[in-house]
Amino acid sequence: MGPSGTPLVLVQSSDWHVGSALTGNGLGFSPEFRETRRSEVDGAAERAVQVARDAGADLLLVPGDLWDAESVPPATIHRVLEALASFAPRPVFVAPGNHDFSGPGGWYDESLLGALGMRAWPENVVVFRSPRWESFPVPGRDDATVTGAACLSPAAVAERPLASPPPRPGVPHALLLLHGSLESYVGPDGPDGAKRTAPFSREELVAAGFRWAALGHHHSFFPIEGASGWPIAAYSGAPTGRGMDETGPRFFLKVTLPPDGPPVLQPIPADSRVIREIEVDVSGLEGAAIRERAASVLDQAGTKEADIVRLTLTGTQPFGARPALQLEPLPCRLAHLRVRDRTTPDPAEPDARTAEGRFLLDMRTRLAAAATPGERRLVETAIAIGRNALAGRGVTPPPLEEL
Ligand SMILES: [Mn+2]
Repeated sequence: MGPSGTPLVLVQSSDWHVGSALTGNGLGFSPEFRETRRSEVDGAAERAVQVARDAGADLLLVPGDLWDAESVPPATIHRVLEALASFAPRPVFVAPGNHDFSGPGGWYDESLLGALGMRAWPENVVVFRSPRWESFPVPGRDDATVTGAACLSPAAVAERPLASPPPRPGVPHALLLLHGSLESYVGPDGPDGAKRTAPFSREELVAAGFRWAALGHHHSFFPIEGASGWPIAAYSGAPTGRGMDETGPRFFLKVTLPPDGPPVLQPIPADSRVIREIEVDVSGLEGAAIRERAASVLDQAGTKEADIVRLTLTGTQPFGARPALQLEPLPCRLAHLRVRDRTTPDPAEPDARTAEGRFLLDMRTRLAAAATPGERRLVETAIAIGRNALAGRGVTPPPLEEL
């Protein structure tokens, strides 16, 4: 642990969502792979502590959503507590979010852990259990403090947490933990709808005047520049991809704060797998050519054996073709491949003298009237099902989550 006057090194990570069910994530995991991936999600605390130790970090900051829901099993919580304890004597600071909200009867409640015969929260972990701002010193550093507050419920908060910001302690490295929605955050889990909570603007963050703010709630790595052009805050993002809104590389964030001068950010790979969304146009292809094209596109995308891929077939195919069947077995080694057939039938002029022709003419009108991509998708699915039914073929509706 460095004395005052030496750079302060921190590692931050949030949104572990341990205990996630990993069902209905658009990936269709097999039960066996789901178990593997659940264990990897649940190991986020262990990996974060290992990275913090390797980085020589003075402290680990965790701004919320450690677990996915109150219903997470005790063994999963135990695993997190043991991991955080293993960072001792160095400190961990935790600000509960909207998924792992603090309060009586929750996993932050020492009396609940005691009643269940579970170990207590480790002594090296400081949990912000109050909804009001509090500041604590960083053990071993007289030049650093951490300020934070807890979410007490899963409900979205409309109140702006930085409308009247917490007082900034008079130390060089005044750190802030904040679980909420930066309004200028850009990512697949944007700060609107149900995902928007405890909103704040970049201007409010700048005005609060902290040396560094570790942000939680949104799931992509997203650094924020202050007025001076220096980075002043970041979301590290979720460290373990769980679904199609968590594609691409995942990071823990190492931040070095020199006595003076700009913070130095170093994202550190956090996940052994990458979730990838890949499209392949199979227009005009049949048989082995479909397989070869898919293998080549997967290869060009830099896909690794450990990865999780959703491959969407697009373009036009003859009516009744089943191009996805060409990808069984897999054209290359992957931890998990989900294939979606989004090809559309070759356009042919409907014949109004036939039932199929009249059906297609009617659906064509509906397709033209579709106002959103979702409506369009629904009509396209209806066309595929209707044509198959009229042709006496088997009808397999797509999973609901794809509509
Ligand atoms: Mn959250």
